[in-house]
Amino acid sequence: MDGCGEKETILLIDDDREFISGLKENLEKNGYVVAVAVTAKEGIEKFYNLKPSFVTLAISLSDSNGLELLQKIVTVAQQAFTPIAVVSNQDTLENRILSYEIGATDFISKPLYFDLFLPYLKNRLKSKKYIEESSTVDELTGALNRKAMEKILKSFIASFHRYQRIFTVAMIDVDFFKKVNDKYGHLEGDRVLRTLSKIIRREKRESDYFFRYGGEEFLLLMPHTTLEDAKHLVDRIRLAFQRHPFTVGGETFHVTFSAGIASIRSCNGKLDVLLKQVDDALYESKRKGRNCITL
Ligand code: GH3
Ligand code: MG
Ligand code: MG
Ligand code: MG
Repeated sequence: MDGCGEKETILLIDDDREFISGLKENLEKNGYVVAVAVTAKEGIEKFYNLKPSFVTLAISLSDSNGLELLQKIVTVAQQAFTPIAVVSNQDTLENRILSYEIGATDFISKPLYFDLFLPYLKNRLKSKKYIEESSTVDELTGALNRKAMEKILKSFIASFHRYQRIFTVAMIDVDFFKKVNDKYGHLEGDRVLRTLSKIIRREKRESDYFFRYGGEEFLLLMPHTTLEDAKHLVDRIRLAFQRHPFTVGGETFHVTFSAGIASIRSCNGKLDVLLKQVDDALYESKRKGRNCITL
């Protein structure tokens, strides 16, 4: 998963309750966290909320066809390198072809033999982990990921100490993002994050680095930039984002962010102090009422 000793979540989407309860029990005995969904609606919700590491999907679900569900989650699953195995008792050549064409990783015919399934699952999870570990880009937003951020920040700290090269960082956090998810759904929430990322990439200078710090938090690293210049840039991003109309089912809404800015100069070249300062500044923006920037 993320190497922090966290357990991996396996999502089972199937309306055969007997099948999923048996599989769930076996997986839990082997240390996995298991979520189950018996309808497509529930399956989509759990997929976006839980971000599972592996998904099994039946073709016939009580409220829809599993392959239609597959179509709805496949892009996000592929971006996150999450394997989706269709597990079905309708093992026809046609269903296999269709499943693979839509983007299933595997097609497993029922009955599912757990002794066979377990080593297969482990291999799939291992591959996912290797790909994640070698990646420096956040799949959803295209921003550099946190691992890349740590490396690049360290090299900037080093060059500050050696050559007094200054830089400024901005921490950007979407306002009331939980409400966006709650009201419009996670898919729309994801779209908001992608749009913000696009705006930041468009407005930032070529030499600036842009990272996804965490869920709805981004960090912008601006080399050779004073606090005032950084504020101008982040304010331009803030206005462009605030103006962007999001539309869901005929309804339009707007989203804002708050930001904090801090310069390496005022931190004696200490990374932890810099991150603390920028976080405190962000907190101050939230406290002042959001949609603003604090230096
Ligand atoms: P505040 O203005 O104080 O920042 O409020 P907030 O609701 O933005 O802050 P909070 O930290 O309470 O909620 C952040 C939410 O972001 C919770 C989490 O479910 C959601 N989130 C994190 N990562 C993702 C993601 O990749 N996609 C979507 N759609 N939501 C995400
Ligand atoms: Mg946050
Ligand atoms: Mg928060
Ligand atoms: Mg937030």
